[in-house]
Amino acid sequence: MSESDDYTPPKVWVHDAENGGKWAGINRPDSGARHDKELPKGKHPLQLYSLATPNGVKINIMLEELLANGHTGAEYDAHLIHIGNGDQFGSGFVEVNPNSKIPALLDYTTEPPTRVFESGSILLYLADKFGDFIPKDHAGRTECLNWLFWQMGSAPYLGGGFGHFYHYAPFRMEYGINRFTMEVKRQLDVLDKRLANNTYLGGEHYTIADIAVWPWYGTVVLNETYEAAEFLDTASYKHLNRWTQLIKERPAVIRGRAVNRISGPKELRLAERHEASDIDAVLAKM
Ligand SMILES: N[C@@H](CCC(=O)N[C@@H](CS)C(=O)NCC(=O)O)C(=O)O
Repeated sequence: MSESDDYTPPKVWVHDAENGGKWAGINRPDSGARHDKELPKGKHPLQLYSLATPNGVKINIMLEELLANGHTGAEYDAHLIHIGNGDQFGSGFVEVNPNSKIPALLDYTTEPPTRVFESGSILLYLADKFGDFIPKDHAGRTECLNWLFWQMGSAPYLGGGFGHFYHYAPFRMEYGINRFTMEVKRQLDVLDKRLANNTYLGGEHYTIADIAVWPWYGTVVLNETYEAAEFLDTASYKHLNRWTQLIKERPAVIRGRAVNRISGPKELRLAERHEASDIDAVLAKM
């Protein structure tokens, strides 16, 4: 692998399994199952297969918000998919998400069960199913979905672009870091300007738009993702900071963030959630 600027692409690209990046061990240029493994199934109507990454926790937060609002049908089992160990390539998981990425959901209240993948699709599915965290009027719903889809299109520049070159790449490449830092700062400014005149992204109500965006951009502001808050000067985005703190303190956000966690202090890890009391036990130690 070349670390300098004298790389000439070959005529046909060949996979370099030894490229040394953090995810080199699991990334391959093909899709589909790599081993046979059935997914576990718990007793609740909703079965979630996930990990507490920014994409994963969106769904844990949404389910906890629904439960907090009295939607008992949102009871769920959250099973751990350890992406570092390649669980996302098990045959059962691939049947639920052919894209092999967490989060993925199975809804057993339908016959046959409904599979839902892509975190934005899961948030929208749950919001529609329970009629909550999405405005009912068409204009309000549209603005909420504008920001939900904004997140789906923007976060790959933050994660796959900035996060990769700044945090995960085997060497620090100025071109890649500059390219994606510029874009991420532009995105932070978009959010800051929107939040200058609106309490939440969709307007005056907390919705799935906030639930989708916060785990990425909020945790960057909190310096919890990529340890880049100083580098990105996130403190200068005043309104984004206000919104970040507001959402961080929601009880359902605190609960949801505890689920499918396998990093951080040992006593605060909760690899799987099958009962509300599983989370209570972890939060009692905080
Ligand atoms: N657009 C997808 C992205 C999901 C995604 O990238 N998930 C990552 C973890 S945050 C993953 O499962 N990576 C495993 C892999 O790439 O093999 C979504 O929002 O659901």
